[in-house]
Amino acid sequence: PVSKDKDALSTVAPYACQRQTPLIHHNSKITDALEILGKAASFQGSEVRSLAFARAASVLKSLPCKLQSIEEAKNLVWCGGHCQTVIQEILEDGVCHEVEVLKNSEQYQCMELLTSIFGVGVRTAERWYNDGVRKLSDLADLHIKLTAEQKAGIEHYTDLKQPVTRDEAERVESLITRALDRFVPGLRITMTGGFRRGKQQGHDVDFLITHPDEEALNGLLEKSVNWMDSQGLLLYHHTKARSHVQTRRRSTHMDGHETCYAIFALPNHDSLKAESGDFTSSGACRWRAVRVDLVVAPYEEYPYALLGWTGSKHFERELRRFSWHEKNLSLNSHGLYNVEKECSIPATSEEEIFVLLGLQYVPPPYRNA
Ligand code: DGT
Ligand code: MG
Repeated sequence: PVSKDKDALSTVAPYACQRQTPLIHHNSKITDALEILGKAASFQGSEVRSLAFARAASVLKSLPCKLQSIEEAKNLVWCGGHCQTVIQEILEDGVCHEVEVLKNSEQYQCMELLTSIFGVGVRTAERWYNDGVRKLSDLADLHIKLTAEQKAGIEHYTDLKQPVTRDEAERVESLITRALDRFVPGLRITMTGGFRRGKQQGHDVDFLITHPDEEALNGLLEKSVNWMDSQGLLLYHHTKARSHVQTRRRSTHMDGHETCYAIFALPNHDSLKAESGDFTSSGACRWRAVRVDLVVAPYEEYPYALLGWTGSKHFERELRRFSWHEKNLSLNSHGLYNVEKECSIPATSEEEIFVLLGLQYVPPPYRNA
């Protein structure tokens, strides 16, 4: 098996969508370190460096065995000099000095804290940091102007910081299924994101909603969200209307599905059992705040939306990069577009999309790139 493993190291496919990446892998100590370096690079505004670390980490996640020596790492695709230094230090000393220094730096810790607030991206966090914000209470003390989303994120910070368990995700699923069913029966509601990839916990719960009759989807999100709000199930919600996406352009990030970004007041087990129906009284531990994304996709776009919202983020990025550079096709959550022939290519399943791209099918549990 040793020589087989060695072979595997030198033949790792260059795109993450050409590989199987399980959730639990053999090199997490190294990938954790590389991901911290990637995060720090993105905090410093260097997306290129951030992406380089993400690529290297993703390669290591796909390996069938634990790296034993730096020699093995030298054969790996995307593992340049900087990554090799990190790998060598971890293999020899168990830690990487650069990563330890970063983790303990005030700026890194502060950016990590601020970007973990719902509605706060790297740019905002950096601005606040430069304005002198070091802890959450500084935001009020320094009279920092907040959006409604950020206010909700700070108000429920402690709850939202606590990972959502699979059990909680399933309880959210039954709540929204009940709510949506009131308005349109026969919807297809799929839990996407990390939970579809087999994660046991997540930072939010993502759902994709569709129906064979496109008319049935009109106004559905608004009606059901308003109803859930009236039942005291929502602490915050903001709906982004459907926007027209130009599939012919290489639009990698801008997807235009109607989406509701919400914070749910998820009733705890006991209050569900009590069936009081009144979740509005926030008595001690009657509910806890959970971030939920609801995405509505027209039926013909559903396979593309499912593929696009299952992740991981790096897997998605790589799928799009592969499509564009290797197949001259533009892929997003709405469809696949043949740029030369100026036409979109329909698909009825995720499996079919992989076939169209000339890729071997990667099931969701192996998309943890
Ligand atoms: P986590 O942190 O446990 O929730 O992990 P994930 O993998 O569920 O990450 P999340 O919830 O941020 O996003 C789920 C997937 O959906 C992600 O892999 C890529 C995709 N996604 C996230 N935001 C957008 C978006 O604005 N547009 C599109 N098309 N996809 C998105
Ligand atoms: Mg998620």
